[in-house]
Amino acid sequence: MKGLKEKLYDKIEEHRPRIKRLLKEHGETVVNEVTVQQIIGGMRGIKSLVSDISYLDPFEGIRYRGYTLPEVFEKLPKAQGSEMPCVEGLFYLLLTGDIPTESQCSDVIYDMVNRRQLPKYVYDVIDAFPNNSHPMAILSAAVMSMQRESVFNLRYHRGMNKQDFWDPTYEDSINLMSKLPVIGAYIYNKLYSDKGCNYQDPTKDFGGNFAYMLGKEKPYDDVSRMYFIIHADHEGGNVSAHTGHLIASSLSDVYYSVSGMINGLAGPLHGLANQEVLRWIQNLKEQFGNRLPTKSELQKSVWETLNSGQVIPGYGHAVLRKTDPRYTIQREYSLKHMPEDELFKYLDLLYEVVPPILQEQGKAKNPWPNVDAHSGVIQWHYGVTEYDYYTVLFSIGRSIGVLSNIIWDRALGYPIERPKSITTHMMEQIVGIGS
Ligand code: HAX
Repeated sequence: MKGLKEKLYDKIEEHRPRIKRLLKEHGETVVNEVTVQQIIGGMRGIKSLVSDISYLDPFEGIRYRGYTLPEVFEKLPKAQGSEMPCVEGLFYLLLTGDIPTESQCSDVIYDMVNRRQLPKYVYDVIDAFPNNSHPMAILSAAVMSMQRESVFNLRYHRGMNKQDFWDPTYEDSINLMSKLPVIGAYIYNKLYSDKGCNYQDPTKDFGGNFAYMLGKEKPYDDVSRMYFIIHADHEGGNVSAHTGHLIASSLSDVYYSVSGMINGLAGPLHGLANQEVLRWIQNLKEQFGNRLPTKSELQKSVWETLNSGQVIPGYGHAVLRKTDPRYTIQREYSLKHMPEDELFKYLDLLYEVVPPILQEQGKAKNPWPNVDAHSGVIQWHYGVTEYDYYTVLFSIGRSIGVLSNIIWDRALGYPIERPKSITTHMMEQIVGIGS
């Protein structure tokens, strides 16, 4: 049976002629036009990137390789004795488009276990950070410090055929992905915990080993698998995925790219929103003397947040126009495993209160909750109460999609990215303002 890399090679060979044909026969076909609003407004909705790893429909939500999230959770092989699938199986799916068998999934687990060992200097880099540093800054630096390990970089400088770029990129990607949970766990233990450990369990998969290193009992292993899977990809244009792709397009190796994507994810309008949600809910709780407020009390607080010029964290989205299915999956998990959780009850009340208020305010195009509205509450339930840390979990998950995209970018020879900017004066001339 072919391993993941051989299978990927076949898929790449099948796919290359499709891109060649599109370029050769339809290179001048117009896909969409661009408005002034889109140019000023963060390029919203302009179709100008290709990714076959995932696609985000505004009303349906994300599909990974054509599968909805419930389908992904149903079809991927499960970790032994667990409800949730193995992250390694997701990586197989994202790379090849095929659902792996149990044995194909086990092969990837075996390969990744053998690549988990962190070089000693990475621990030193992490240890050198003061304890009041943000964990995302530490994570980004730890990844960056490993750039010297890049196989792509080494082989590029020795001289390599363009057609082969994907191969060392694949090696770098699996090496880095295997190490990210180890880095994440070490950061957690350094900053917050004396219960976790710095030893790994080679019998455990990606999510299981992460939970083990954090010192968490079942079902936290499943929570980790669920988190890493739902955060893995959200098509190509979001800040983290796009940053990873953009950096890699100059043939910077994946250590540069993933460190950059982590920096993009660390903004409160993107991945850091999960930390902001918890901060906001904790403030509300304090305000209400630790009791669940009434609906009208909560409505008043939501309006106060909006009227003070702040956003409601965890609500709204640049593409989605309905409740994020990643939110729904976490809600279903919570209904099953932690229905009586106090913060979950807060969340449910917010779900009732916030959308009508955002609709009444009339600014946000999407009044519904996104993935970040829910993720912190589950972490809190299982004792990960240090909300600064939540975006590290997001980063580990997001790296799976970003790296899959970069491997394919290299396989299909996508060029260095270089959109065109124009000046305000030029835009005024285009629309006929002034001389
Ligand atoms: N609360 C208050 N106002 C909001 C809002 C919210 N949750 N969401 C959007 N708006 C406002 C915008 O700030 C904007 O106001 P101005 O016209 O005054 O600038 C207006 O509504 C229109 O914005 P939009 O077109 O609906 O949304 P954008 O595409 O510009 O931005 C964001 C999308 C996700 C950044 C936005 O909805 C937001 O700030 N949400 C809160 C932060 C958040 O949850 N971020 C995580 C998003 C998911 C993600 O990427 N996870 O990583």
